[in-house]
Amino acid sequence: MAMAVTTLFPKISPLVHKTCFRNFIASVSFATFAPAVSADKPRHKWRQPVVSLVEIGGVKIDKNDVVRDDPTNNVPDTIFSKLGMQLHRRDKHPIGILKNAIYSYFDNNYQNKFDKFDDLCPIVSVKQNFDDVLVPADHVSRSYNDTYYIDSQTILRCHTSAHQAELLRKGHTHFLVTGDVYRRDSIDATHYPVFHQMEGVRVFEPNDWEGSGMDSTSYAAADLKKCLEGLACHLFGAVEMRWVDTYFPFTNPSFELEIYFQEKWLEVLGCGVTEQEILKRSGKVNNVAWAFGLGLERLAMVLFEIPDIRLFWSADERFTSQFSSGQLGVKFKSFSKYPPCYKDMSFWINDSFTENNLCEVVRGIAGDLVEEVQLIDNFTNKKGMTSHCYRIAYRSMERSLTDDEINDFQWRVREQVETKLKVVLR
Ligand code: FA5
Ligand code: MG
Repeated sequence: MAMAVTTLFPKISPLVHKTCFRNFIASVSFATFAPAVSADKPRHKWRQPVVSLVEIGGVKIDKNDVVRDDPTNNVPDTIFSKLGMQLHRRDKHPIGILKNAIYSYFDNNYQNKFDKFDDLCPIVSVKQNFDDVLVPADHVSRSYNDTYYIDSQTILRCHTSAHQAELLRKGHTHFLVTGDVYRRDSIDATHYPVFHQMEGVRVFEPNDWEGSGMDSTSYAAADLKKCLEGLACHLFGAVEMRWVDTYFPFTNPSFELEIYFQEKWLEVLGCGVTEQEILKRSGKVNNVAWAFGLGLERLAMVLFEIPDIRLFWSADERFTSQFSSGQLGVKFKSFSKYPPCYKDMSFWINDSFTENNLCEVVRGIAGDLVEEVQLIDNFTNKKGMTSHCYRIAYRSMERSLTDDEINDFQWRVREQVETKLKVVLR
């Protein structure tokens, strides 16, 4: 049973080669700023109301077209409610502030050469999201367990790489694509089913690498690492980080960058040298390119010291008022730490049971009040029946939860895992 799945494209090599690079020269000063006072009245509502029509990039999207009672559809209301929120387009939100800071880095270092897109519709075809970037037909990321399907051919993009091929075909050679992406995933402080990525692509011409003494692939890989190390330096100054070799279907070689945060290595981005086939299909046969996909929440967590990914969705003024447009040096101050409440639940699983399905049930009931779902015990008896015990942590970041509220959540979770997941509670 896979525990927390941290990546869409898992590593295939058991021999993960790790290189460290440390001790960046401090280039950003972390001045502290007084929280800005917002004109809004304090708001303490937790969930966003589900509106039934949203507009993205000039396209109107009706809830009934996205959430349907149909076996080819697995999009819940909670996910639809995030469509069109576009945190990355809010200049006072940590995700928007980060996006703008990354834009500045590229504008300054590449003379405004990178074209920027941040309003491309997150509803894409299976072809755009998977086929166009060479994701194999049997790859796990295509499954209903990992991806939100609107129908068998249409999904909520699970990465911004979904737009790579189309933009290359349109002739763009330097571009950044920022957007919300959607994944059925585990629940903890660094995973959320909706998050934001920024894709970057740079295409080189033969005269870029000729004369460097390097082959085109090595040249692109070296340029990519230099670009991203420079970005990390621009954003963080001194922070401990390391490169990890990995696998993506669309790049070779491929790398991930990890940053040391809250006493763990946190994966913040994936990148690599673009597969030649992708370039060839867009009519580029004499070129080489690099691409990256940044996890914006993960970078913002490090940058602003935001301890839990759910906070990005908070409308609580005590969160929102701490950030202002253009201010990178702010460190988030927890308003207060409310106590978590743990509930354990054991059941006999069946063949179709998955942890992502369980997480969806729990989130459907408790929303952002669920902090973590963790497998704490797992055994198979002599009859071959497998039992799982999960510990669910409920905690609000805005208030104390009452016993009645939590008991009600847990009761409904128990009921729904039986009816929806068809497991047998113990
Ligand atoms: C990708 O999505 C690739 N498309 C990235 C890429 C682009 C590689 C171009 C090569 C070339 P991955 O699944 O690892 O890769 O996700 C990229 C980043 O998104 C991760 O490093 C992490 O920072 C972030 N991320 C992944 N899952 C979640 C999640 N559930 N919640 C928050 N952030 C996440
Ligand atoms: Mg990854």
